[in-house]
Amino acid sequence: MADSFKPRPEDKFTFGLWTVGNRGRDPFGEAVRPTISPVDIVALLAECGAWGVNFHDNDLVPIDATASERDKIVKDFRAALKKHGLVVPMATVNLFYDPVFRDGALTSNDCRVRAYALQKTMRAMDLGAEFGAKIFVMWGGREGTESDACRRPDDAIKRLREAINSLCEYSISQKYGYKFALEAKPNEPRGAIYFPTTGAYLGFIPTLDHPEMVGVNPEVAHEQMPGLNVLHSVAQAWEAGKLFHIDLNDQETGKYDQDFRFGSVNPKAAFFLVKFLEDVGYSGPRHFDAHAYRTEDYEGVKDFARGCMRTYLILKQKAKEWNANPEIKATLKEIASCNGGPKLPEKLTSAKLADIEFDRVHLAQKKLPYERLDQLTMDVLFGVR
Ligand code: GLT
Ligand code: MN
Ligand code: MN
Repeated sequence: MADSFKPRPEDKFTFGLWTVGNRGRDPFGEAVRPTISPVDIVALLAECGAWGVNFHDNDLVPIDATASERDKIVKDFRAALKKHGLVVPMATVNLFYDPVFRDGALTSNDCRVRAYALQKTMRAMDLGAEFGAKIFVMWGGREGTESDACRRPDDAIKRLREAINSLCEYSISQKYGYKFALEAKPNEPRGAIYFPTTGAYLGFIPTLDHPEMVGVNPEVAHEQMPGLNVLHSVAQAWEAGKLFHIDLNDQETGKYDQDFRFGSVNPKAAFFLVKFLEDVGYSGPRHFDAHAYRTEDYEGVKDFARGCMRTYLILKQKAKEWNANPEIKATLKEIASCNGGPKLPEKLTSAKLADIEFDRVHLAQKKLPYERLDQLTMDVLFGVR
């Protein structure tokens, strides 16, 4: 029997070089896995069934590489992509690793650091464009503070606005056709990061010179770290036409940045997220921004990558079952009904509304069988229905 949970190109599953290439280093311990080259990562991802691969500038080209080293790396990577049939839908820039960015990059107090960060981002855009990337993710990991004595936060906001405006101009002038996807995170590596939530970025985007070029890249774990409901953030982005990309992984609330395999901690939340993406017809990449447990070797990294995609596809199948389940359908119909009570006019103007008499006590008696609905959901997820 064919495996219906086998990833296919149309599933648009992608991984960053930094995800499967993660060597398991943490604040308390050294790397546990050897370095794996970008070319070998492409082979590994192809073996696991991924559609695409994304990178930060320095995941591919080391920060101190010479022009000829860069050319060779680009050539070898291009050949690997061709050989294995992988695409590069998204690129990004590393503005957090090097000590020069220890107090921020595009929001730094030092105008030279800000200019360098801008130049580095433009070069990262050049690199991504060479591989056909059309989405450019921006995660401001160091754009924040431990002490707010260091700058006024509204200055940081103004600096970021100016930077994104010039990056949009750069994309237009180079005809790159990029869409920028801003990625929020509340903290880590900084004590507090500016724009801590997807909603914060959604409020910022309309203040830009080219708001149509800029959207968001919500990450499951980044919304779950402070205990937010990631589906609600994703839905707000979608409804605003701003869901340009998505980072799928998992995370326990209140803990360090875990970047666990998709669906491994909160399968029910993952289910409703997958159901939403499939129901609304989100057509962008499904990017897994996670990494394998530190206990794994590279065979285990493959298990991790396969697990992310398999869980997505299982949840997609469960979403179909949920949508088709007659009891669930009937319950949804029941909770959406407006039977009894005053007959409302087609168009509810304020003049008409003023004259309607509502029976508040009757309205409050309507059955809301959410216990049953949630248990039906659990039954579908557990595979007993
Ligand atoms: C980093 C971070 C991620 C971002 C990546 C893009 S890098 O691993 O934890 O959430 O998406 O810069
Ligand atoms: Mn993360
Ligand atoms: Mn991410």
